[in-house]
Amino acid sequence: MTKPLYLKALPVAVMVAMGAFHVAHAAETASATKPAAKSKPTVAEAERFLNETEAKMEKLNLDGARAQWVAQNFITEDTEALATYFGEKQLSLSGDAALAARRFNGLKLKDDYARKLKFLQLTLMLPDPKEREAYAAKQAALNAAYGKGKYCPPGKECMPLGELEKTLATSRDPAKLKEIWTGWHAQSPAYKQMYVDYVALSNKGAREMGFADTGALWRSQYDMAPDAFAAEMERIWQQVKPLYDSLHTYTRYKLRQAYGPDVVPATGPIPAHLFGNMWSQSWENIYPLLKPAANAGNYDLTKVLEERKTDAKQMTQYAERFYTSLGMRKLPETFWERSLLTKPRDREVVCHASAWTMDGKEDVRIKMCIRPTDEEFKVIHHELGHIYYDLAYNKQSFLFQGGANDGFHEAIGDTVALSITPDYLKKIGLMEPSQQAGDDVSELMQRALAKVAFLPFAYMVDKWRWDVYAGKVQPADYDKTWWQLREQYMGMSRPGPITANGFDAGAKYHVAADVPYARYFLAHMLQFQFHRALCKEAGYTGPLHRCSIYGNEKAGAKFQKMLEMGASKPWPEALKAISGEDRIDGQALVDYFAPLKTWLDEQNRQLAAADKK
Ligand code: X8Z
Ligand code: ZN
Repeated sequence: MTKPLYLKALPVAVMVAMGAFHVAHAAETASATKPAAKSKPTVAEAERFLNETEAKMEKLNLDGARAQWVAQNFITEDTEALATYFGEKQLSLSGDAALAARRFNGLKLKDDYARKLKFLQLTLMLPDPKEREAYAAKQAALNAAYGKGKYCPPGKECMPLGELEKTLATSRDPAKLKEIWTGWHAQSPAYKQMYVDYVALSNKGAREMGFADTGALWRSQYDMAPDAFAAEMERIWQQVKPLYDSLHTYTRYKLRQAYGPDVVPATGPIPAHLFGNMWSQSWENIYPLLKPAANAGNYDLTKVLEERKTDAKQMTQYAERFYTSLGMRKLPETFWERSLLTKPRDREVVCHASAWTMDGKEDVRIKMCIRPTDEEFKVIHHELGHIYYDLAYNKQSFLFQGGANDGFHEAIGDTVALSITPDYLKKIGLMEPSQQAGDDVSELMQRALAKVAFLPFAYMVDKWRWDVYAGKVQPADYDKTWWQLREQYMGMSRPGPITANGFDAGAKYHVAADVPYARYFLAHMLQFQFHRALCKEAGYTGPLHRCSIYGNEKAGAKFQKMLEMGASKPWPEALKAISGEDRIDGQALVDYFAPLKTWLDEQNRQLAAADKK
């Protein structure tokens, strides 16, 4: 999202879908400009309105962020009520500012002001205070319900999501995997009705601002028309789809070998519980089943982190050191004092990782229940990417304190994590100098199981939501449509019957918390574009999957320059600043994985031929 509606103060993950966060005291702002409202608006008046509105938004934003922070760190009735209270206030103020801003549309403003005026209107507007409160209350309740979610097997102790994920990652017993998968997906129907009501309110607010529905509002955040954005997503998907297809085909063979033809069919969709991840969005946990037999190496970062009892703070410090090696600053002391890095034993928290900027200045934090695994090692680099972006643009004015678009925000830390190579791990002592790294194909395979496997999921989540928001999918068909898309794009099926009251989409954090998801799809293209550009800046000329920009201040400076721009310019300018390109494009990712694609296609050809015999 661009700045306006979702403004910061929110966990980046959540600075989202609501028109809330910002525009503090906009009501006053509106009334301050009232006397002039009858006369013809002037440029000077518009500038004053924008300056005043921005200042007021900044102030309320901090209160809202604090309420959100405690609500997600201590899930109770009281903190939920506080989040609702401030959510309503923020909605009210941002809605008023959006309406007041309209009066200046059509004036010839300086670029910065024109951009801010547009930002202010990319928001929801609910005129009825009861509806605002209902919207904010449902949002807080959905977040809390997801955060508290557990699977309680009959007669046994309940298991939170983190534990379920661990079993899905490590067990190879298909019955157990199915039980865990089904157990987690059985809890979201409890908040389905709340989600349905929330969608209706959200649409009402979007329509009030002139959008067809909330999906159209989301698609309007990218410096282009909403239809053009949808077309861009499809164009990019078509670029990367052949690579996904090759990986899917190979994975089917390997899963059939592991689980047998009764569990994994020869054709058609594959049951979704077998991919080592609750949403089958990343397959890196089944790498042991898929790794090429020859020269794969036997290095296991999870094992190293576990054996060394690397704690959450140390995990975070590894990531911080990467950023400082690029010439970036150290994290503020308060980051360490105020962040939540480990899952508390004695209270309920929303464990889904998020990064927060509270005051738009130095008060930055993350909230993450860090476990010592390879996967989480990457996630902590991802989270610090948000934090370093926040810190880099904290001198921008309030409405420009955001990503060039939300895909940029998601791509920063992932770009850094692409530099976690065997050579880098050796440099920082997480891999023995004598340890044999895998060959190119096995290195690329491991990466592809995270990055390529993710692509159709990242695309279909919002395809589903765009249709839900557009009213094309009714609640009784939520799961039917969800699984049509899961099958069409991901080649997967539900491990159990589809029902009219199911809510499998709601078993994913971003649906329950209403965080748009297209951002991650874009981020997966952008991070390969950034990586390629930064490796070039560092003077690296070898294969890109072996490139690490660790310690390269020249690349760091180029990165930092883009980060400092925040949301002040249309995103193509930010992209140009770092890469010289002005389109988000799948080709960088396709090129990166090209050797793997060749290898997969050859394997698939041989396996198909063997099948025929
Ligand atoms: O939600 C996240 C981050 C926080 S913005 C941990 N991610 C998506 C997910 O977990 O589904 C990162 C990649 C995709
Ligand atoms: Zn993120």
